[in-house]
This record gives sequence, structure tokens and C-alpha cells, in this order.
Amino acid sequence: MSEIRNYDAEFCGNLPIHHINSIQDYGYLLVLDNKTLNIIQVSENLNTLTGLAPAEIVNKPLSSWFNENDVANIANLINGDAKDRIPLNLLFESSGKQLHFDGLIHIKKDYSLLEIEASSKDGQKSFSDVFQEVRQFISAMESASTLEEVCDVAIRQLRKVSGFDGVRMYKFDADWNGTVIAEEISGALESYLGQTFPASDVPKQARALYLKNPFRLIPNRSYKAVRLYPVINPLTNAFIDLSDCNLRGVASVHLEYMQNMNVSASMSVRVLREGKLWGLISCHHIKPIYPNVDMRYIFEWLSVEISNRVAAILNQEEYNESASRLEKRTALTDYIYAKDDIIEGLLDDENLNILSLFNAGGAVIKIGNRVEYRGDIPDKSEIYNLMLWLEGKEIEKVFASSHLSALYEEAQAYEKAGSGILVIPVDGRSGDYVICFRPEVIRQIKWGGDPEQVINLDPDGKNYHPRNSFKLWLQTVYGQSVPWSTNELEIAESLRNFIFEFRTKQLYN
Ligand code: BLA
Repeated sequence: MSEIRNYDAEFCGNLPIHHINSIQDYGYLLVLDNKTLNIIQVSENLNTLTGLAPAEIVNKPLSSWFNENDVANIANLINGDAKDRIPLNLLFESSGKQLHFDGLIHIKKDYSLLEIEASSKDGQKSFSDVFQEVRQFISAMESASTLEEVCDVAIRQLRKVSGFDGVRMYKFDADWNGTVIAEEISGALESYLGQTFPASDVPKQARALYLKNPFRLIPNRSYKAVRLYPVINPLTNAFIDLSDCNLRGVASVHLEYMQNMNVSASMSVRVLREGKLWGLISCHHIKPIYPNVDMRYIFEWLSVEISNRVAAILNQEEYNESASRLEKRTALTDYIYAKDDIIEGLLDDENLNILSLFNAGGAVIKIGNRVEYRGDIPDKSEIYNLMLWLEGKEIEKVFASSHLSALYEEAQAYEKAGSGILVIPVDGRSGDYVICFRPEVIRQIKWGGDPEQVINLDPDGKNYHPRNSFKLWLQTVYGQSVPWSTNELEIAESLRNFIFEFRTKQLYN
């Protein structure tokens, strides 16, 4: 199969989801002028609370409906340092009625977004209950020692705490495709465990939002979209940016996607590693479900615990691996000194050599007039041509690929031995290189539905739909090796520096 089309870059990733100009109907949105605290834009459903048409609400001060202390607090916040996602408890007063609201305010330069929803005490737990649950959660995760165990424990516990029908751990790869690596579901949901979903399913602008907002909640995909009034924000003269707003309306392609997955509700919570999105915890419910604000905060808290635990395990694994590789590299460079020769030092020892350092199947070293070959490698003439190609690239730093034939067509002839290549230029101008080869590892990707069919266009050529089947779709990938890790590339670069210094010393001694 040819390369899969990148719908993320070409299409889905460009949908302006922040300018949707509508909200979901489980709350209300008020946009405030930071200077006057007047309401300048509202979600049209605010008329059900106030009994007034949206046109009658705008330009009124916030104090027309909100308690004096709350308004004073908001004024202080607007002038304060914290800007994003500040939670509030608010008292709303209309026609003698008092209603409690949970609020969230996002403060921008000229205006603030105030989203509110009726406080729900349904299923609310006492602090000590929550504390016990979280404590149990953390201790269960601490006793898990591998990534698989952590993910399994995390989603099992989250499902118990939240009551969602299904909870899955979804891990992104280097190309932002995501694989379900752990799953807890009830009978009515389809299993996606082990399946990979293309990057466009959670496109780049949607992924970027998790860096600011820990979760995305869609309690009912059949919600009635609520428009904003007026349509254009009077301070910016543009559609308002709803990126930060939890209530933000949902892109219709994703609502259809949820329908195709047979779920009504969805909540996805970020898992971060070193400030980057590592994965998502995706929760689904067959019927609509409204986790209350406390539950969302518990989720947010637990996602931080999960992120920390995942990062700790992966960092430890990487640390162990890089410490052992560094040890090997040091032994190898000592050996080069002992032999007083780069080629002999890198190849002579049966156990510790350039192949074992980089987990390579074969290697070739050319320095000056000497060429040495080891292990599984392409033919000598093929290597000669490869070196000419490398010379043309004028590489000065380490160069690596786990899919050489995608860059250099001739390599298709020797994918078995040389799907992957790591090149340490010794002296690129005279064609001197240390080259390691990695063999082909044929692998199968279990896609959740055909990745070539992620979008179906209507005959009008304008309207489109997401794929409607997530049935296992197998792709066999040929011509690729195990990828070279960042640490391997760093070690290769440090070896290049060593070789350079060693040769300089040899020249001048
Ligand atoms: C959003 N897609 C999402 C989200 C998830 C997924 C988790 C975040 C919102 C949410 O929590 O529901 C995808 N959910 C998955 C996947 C699994 C899962 C893969 O549980 C696997 C188990 N989607 C498409 C196509 C496009 C697209 C073709 O299939 C674009 C043309 C877009 N997905 C899309 C958009 C959003 C989205 C735009 C953001 C929706 C929003 O926040 O408004």
C-alpha cells in the first residue's frame, strides 16, 4: 500500500473549530467588556433565565443579574494576574429567584468569557470520599511498574469513579496517529483495543487545545446548538475565539463521528509528557451523561497523576537504556584508543562493536583507502552507489532513516538488510563514512477503519462525512526498520565528535 494521505495536514487540521460561534446547550455564555463589566454578547439561551430577548440583555451591566460580591470579585480577577480558566461560584438573581451557578472565566485583553452552568449536586461526593478515592487511585498507580500496568490501572479506576460506559487510553505516535493501548468497556461498546486511528481523527488544532484545556466534554451529541447574539463581537468586530470555552459548540464532522461510534457522550482528558500531548483518555457513554463540575475536576486531577506516572516510567526506561548505551560507547572509544585505529576499534571485538552499540544488522566503514564490511549488508556495488548518493547530500552531521527506500529508490533492492540506515560522516568530502544497516521489520497496523476513507465527500463535492466504519482494517508495512531513537542519534553524534578529535590527534602526532 502506498503512503496514506495526510488528511490532518490537508483538510481536517484546518477546520476553524474555535470560530464556531455557537455553544452546547448545557450552559450559558456571557461576554463581558473588561472596562465596564457590561455584557456585550450572550448565548441566546440566556433568555430562558432572564425572560428577556438577547437584544435586551446586551449592553446591560453584569450586576443586573449577578450578586454584588460576585461582580466585585470578577472585577478584581480582570485586573489580576491569573487569566485562564478561573473557576467561580456565582449567585444569579432574576425576578426574585436565586440560582446557584458554577462559572469559569477566561480573561482576554479587552473582554472576558464567562461560562456558567447550573450547579448540580447530583451524585456529589463529600471531600473525604473524594480524598479516599484519589488516594486509592494514586496508590494503585504507584504499585504499577510498567506502562501497560499504569494505563490498565488508570482506566479501570477512572471508569469506576466516573461511571462512563467505556474508558480508553489513546497514545499518539510520532505522526500523531493514535493507538488504543488500554480499554475498559461495557458490552454495548465496540472494542478498539490495539487499533490505530489516523491523525485526522483528532486533528492538529483540536490536539493543540489540550495544551491549554485539560479536557473536552460533549455530554450529548444531539444537543441543540445555541447561537451567540450579536453574531459579531462588538469589541473585536470579528467572530469570537471560543478556544478556551468548555461549552464551545462541536464541529459537525465530530458529532457524526460520535454517532458512527454509537455513543452519545464523550469526554477526553489529556495525558501530557514534558509539556507535550502524549495521549488522551477517551471516555464514552451510550446515553447522554452530564458529569458535574466536581467530577470534571477530579478527572483533571487524576489526569495529572496519570501524566506524572507515565512520564516517570518512560523517563526511567529511557534513562536505563541511555545509561547502558553510554557505557558501551565509552568502552568502544577506549577500545579505539587501545587499538589506535578507528576501524579495528569499532569492529574487532565480537561482543562490543558498532553493531551491538546501535542494534544494527550490518555495518560498513570506509576511511581513506580502507573499507571493512560486517554482518547483513547490501552488495558492494550497491554500497558504492549509496556512498555516492550520500556524498551528493553533503551531510555533515549524523543522518538516519528507518525507511531508506522512501528517500533513495535504489534501496528498494536491499530492504531486507538495509531498510534502516545510520550514517556517521567521518569526512563527507572524501566519502568516508561509518554506516550501520538495520533489517526490514514487516509490521501490521490494525487501523480502526480504512485510513484512506476517513472522509467521504457527497456528490455535491462540498459536504463531507467521517468514515462510518471502524472495523479492523489491516495494513502491512514493508521496507521499514525499527526506528532510531533520539538517544541512539545523540550517541551517534557524540561518536562522530570523538572520531573527528581522534583523527585530528592522529594527524598531528
Ligand atoms: C475531535 N476526535 C476528536 C476528539 C477525539 C476524537 C477524542 C476530541 C473530542 C472528544 O473527546 O470527543 C477521536 N475518539 C477519537 C478516537 C477515538 C476516540 C480516534 O475515542 C478512538 C478510540 N474527525 C474525523 C475527520 C475529521 C475529524 C475526518 O474523523 C476532519 C475532517 C475532525 N475530530 C475532528 C474535529 C474534532 C475532533 C474537528 C474537534 C471537535 C471539537 O472539539 O469541536
